[in-house]
Amino acid sequence: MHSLSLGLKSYLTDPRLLPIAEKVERGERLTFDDGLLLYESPDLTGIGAMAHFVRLKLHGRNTYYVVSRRLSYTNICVTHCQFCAFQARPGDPRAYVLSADEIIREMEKPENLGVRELHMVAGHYPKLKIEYFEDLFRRLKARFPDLHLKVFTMVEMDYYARASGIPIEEFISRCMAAGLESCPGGGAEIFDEGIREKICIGKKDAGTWLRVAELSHRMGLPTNCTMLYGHIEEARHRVDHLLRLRELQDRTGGFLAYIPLAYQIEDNELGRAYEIHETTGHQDLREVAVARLMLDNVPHIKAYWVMITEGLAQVGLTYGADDLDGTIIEESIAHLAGAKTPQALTKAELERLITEAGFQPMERDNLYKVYA
Ligand code: V47
Repeated sequence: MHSLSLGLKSYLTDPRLLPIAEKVERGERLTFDDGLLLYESPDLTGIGAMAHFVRLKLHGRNTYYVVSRRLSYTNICVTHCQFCAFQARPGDPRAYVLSADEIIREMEKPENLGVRELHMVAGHYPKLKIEYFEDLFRRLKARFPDLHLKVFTMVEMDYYARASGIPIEEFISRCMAAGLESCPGGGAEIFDEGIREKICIGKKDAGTWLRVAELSHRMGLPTNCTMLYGHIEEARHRVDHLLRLRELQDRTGGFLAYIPLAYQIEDNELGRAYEIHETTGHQDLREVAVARLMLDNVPHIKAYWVMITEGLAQVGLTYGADDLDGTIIEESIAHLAGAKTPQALTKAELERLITEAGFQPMERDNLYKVYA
């Protein structure tokens, strides 16, 4: 570690990054302006070297993944997010709602054997109430006691508490009592209100996302966090977003992992309304690296292969990421919006990506308990 720390500055080709490299070596917190420079500088390999330095300090060569299953209990959504290709309006022929029986039958299929984490996010459908979720979680835990339930974005919890006519605290505690163990990080999009107005009119404001996350953490429910990048936002909005997450994490310590989400442009209004190009490899790696450097208090950074491809996610492991997420098995949100990646990776494929890049695969659950 010492020799690497002596050599860190020698990786830089942009001299403006030198003060940041010194802070990184000393373990000092980076500022808003540092964040802007990390987005502005063309020296991606220098930024990656700094992020890799932090990653090695935190996790050595350990690289995490989970055998997971994605499922959306409904695609019906009355909220309007312009970037979303997944939502169906009530009455749409594509609209569906899964019953608890259907979800359990799905999880009994042979391809879901060995799944440790069930990750469920879905639309905002006013007919679903707290009783639906309590029943679903109880029955899933009774049938699969070792399956970890990772369900709801912060905005979904807020929505379904209101749809059920109960305070959010009661919604969270009843779901936890029924088996909810953690929450995914989606729904955060970009916190800046001006950008939010253009990409998700009518969705709850940033304050709601952050308030529900804070409450969840204080009630003992850990969550992940995300940022949707590569659409109409600018660097200053991304830095602002990361700093709002960092500030909340200072107060609660409840974020397990951060996942940069690369905007997928197909079949959604946002992609049609603006001239937006797919994110590039350069942009995707920079998001991973900047996150590792700015979010000094969030333990894990994921390189999400579904949205940035398996190959780039693998390279992301040397740009600050320590987690490849999971096997997934049937993803819809990114694929309906144009993601060209496979629907699933096997455990063996994930392990090969990790070992080939010189890292140690660690199979984990959603709370980062490692399986031997
Ligand atoms: O909530 C929607 C975003 C999220 C698009 O916590 C889009 O471990 C890109 O949250 N292009 C769902 N993104 C994905 C998500 C996630 C993924 C991986 C791991 C974890 C975790 C969470 O995707 C949504 C929304 O924020 N999204 N549409 C789109 N066109």
